[in-house]
Amino acid sequence: MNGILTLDEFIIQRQTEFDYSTGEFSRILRDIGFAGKVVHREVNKAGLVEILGKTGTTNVQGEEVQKLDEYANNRFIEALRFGGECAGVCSEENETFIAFDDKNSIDSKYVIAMDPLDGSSNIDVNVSVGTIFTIYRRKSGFLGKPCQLEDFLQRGTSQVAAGYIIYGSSTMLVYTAGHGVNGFTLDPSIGEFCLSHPKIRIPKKGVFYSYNHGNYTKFDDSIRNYVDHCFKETVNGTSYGYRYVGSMVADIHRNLLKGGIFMYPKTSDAVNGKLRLVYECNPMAFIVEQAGGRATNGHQRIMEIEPKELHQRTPIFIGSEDMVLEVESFL
Ligand code: P6P
Repeated sequence: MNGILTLDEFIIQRQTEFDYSTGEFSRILRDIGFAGKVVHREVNKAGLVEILGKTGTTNVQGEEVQKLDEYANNRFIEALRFGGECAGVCSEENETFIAFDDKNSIDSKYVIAMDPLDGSSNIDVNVSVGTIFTIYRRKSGFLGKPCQLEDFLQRGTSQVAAGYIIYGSSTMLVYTAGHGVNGFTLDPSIGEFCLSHPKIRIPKKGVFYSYNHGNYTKFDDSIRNYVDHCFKETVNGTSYGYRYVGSMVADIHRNLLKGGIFMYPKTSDAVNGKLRLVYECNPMAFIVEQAGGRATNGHQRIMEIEPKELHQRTPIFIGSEDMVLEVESFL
């Protein structure tokens, strides 16, 4: 086809990169891509159908569940369950993991952790939102046994693949399988994700610094000193630029392409930060590190933190290597 490489074709071409690849992994990415197209369709017409607003329920995080949160969660879980290529899913929207114990899925060797629609409080005001996902190989024994909690509580260094879908001015799927980062833009006219950003590399240094300034008074002095430094200083003669979308996927995607740092430090009322280790910070850390960047909690690589609970939170400093090293020097 005239130079267009679709996600499916790309995955098949790269399938040889995986040891003992039997196609299961490729089919999981296909299932995720399919669900992403379905969610794209609803996100892009959310204002026209009765799918905006809140469900009136709260999730395990104590956050109000948006109707589109629930919709996205159901689509991804359905696609993965019926795809029959993974043994279970952990989602931000569900208190515990979901084991797929049907005969097609129960012996699958992969599990998925995901935030089906991150930043969903922005939906009603038409700001970019995203899906974040990560794929692990099961640790628990197979042979007719459902996946276990331990399959989801693996360190980020054990991730097989990770990616996000950003529903913005265009819908893009960006993922890594440990061999670099590639971005695919959805062409709605053919319903395919097409390779648009091959071999993404994050600039070693950028000017964008991204955090919620509303937390300024709740930060430790060291973070305030860093923020004050960015406000006053320049990078090679260019002033730092403050940017904050309030949607992790959008803030990190911008920095991935242009350079910059995103941080959600601990605060006086969120001593472990806000963002979740398993299905937000680890996948984004894998992607950013694979693109040449850095991701830590200020003292330790995000991907080396030992998860203890599915929904545990961690402070995160992620983006251009030199900028993360710079903020670490203030801590
Ligand atoms: P705050 C969205 O709710 C989210 O989980 C991330 O996407 C985003 O980076 C962060 O929370 C925003 O949090 O406290 O700045 O509104």
